[in-house]
Amino acid sequence: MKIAIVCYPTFGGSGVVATELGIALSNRGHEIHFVTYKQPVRLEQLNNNVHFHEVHVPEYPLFQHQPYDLALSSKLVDTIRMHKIDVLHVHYAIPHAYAGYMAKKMLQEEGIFIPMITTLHGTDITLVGKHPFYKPAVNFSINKSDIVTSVSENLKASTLNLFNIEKEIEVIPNFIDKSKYRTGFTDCQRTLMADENEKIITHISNFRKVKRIPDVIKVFNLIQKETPAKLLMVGDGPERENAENFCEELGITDKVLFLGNSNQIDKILCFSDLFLLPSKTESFGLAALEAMINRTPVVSSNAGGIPEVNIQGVTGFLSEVGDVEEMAANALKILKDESLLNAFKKNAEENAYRFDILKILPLYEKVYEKAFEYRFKNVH
Ligand code: GMT
Repeated sequence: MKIAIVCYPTFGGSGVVATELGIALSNRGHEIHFVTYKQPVRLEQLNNNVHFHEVHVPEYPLFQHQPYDLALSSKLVDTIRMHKIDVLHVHYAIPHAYAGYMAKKMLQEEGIFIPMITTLHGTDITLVGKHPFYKPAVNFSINKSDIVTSVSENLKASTLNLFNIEKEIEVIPNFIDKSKYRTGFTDCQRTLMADENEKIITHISNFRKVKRIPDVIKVFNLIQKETPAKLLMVGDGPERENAENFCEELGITDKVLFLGNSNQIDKILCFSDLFLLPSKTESFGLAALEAMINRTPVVSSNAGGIPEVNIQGVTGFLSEVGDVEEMAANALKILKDESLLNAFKKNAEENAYRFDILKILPLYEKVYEKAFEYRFKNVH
């Protein structure tokens, strides 16, 4: 099948999922066309089955804001027409579903029917999408999608609760490719990051407010008072500077490494003992799943879809948002008992297999087939 995928090309979870999905589909013989403003960060190699179409938005002095959705919908029209695309899959509703729908209507004028699948990822619903400035357009474009999927049961429930949705929402969880982990490299050099006796705690995110970065540092501060430890902060974003200042205030700068964005998080997670994810909300928590497949237990908040991934007392622990004392106590429970830590590491890895790509990919393929049938019925 020829599939056009629209996504954000950045380190955010939705872009990562879209890119990994496209690559996996291409390995199964599908022809994938990524349409976005920059080559997606996890898209390392283009080939016969993986194409990238860059959306350019020309600067014009009249515009205070350049109209990306307009440029995207035009690019979609051209790409779909030229490459005879069968199915359009947009990740993240804003503005992708909206632009996708416009492309669909323009193509319809030419007698081309393109079915559109919209995958909801979280902040497009729970944070940005529900804002009154966006809500009517988001509601409209979800209802106008041929098929809607969401990455967790919790996100499906939030969408139905916050919007006026007439469409069925199918839950297809995020995934990891277990064959990719700990096969590509053997140099898990723990000593590069910490002393022999120190435990390694990791946090990975885009450092936005929703991640509650100060809580990560507070939890770590309590941990390091009880046991020797290092904190690896991976990623970048608006809260990073405050976070670095906070570490200075607490006098723990020598114990916290801010590593910036990384494309090789498995090389960092391979020597991590614990992953912290105290987010205010999280539709799924792909970062937690990536930690788990790398044998890293998770101490997280009990928010959004996280409990669908992190299992209380099995793969880690979950606490109320902001309860840093309990998070630190739970972390210490595992970190100070080597055999418990090893049991949690094993559980984390085993539970991550629930989301192996081999289980999830066929669910997307089924959705594409269903969407493709709409094309013949020309139901919209
Ligand atoms: O977490 C972020 O800020 C990035 C965001 C995104 O849209 O890229 O991630 C969302 O989508 C991921 C992939 O489906 C989910 O795993 C994240 O939980 C979700 N983030 C939030 O809901 C805050």
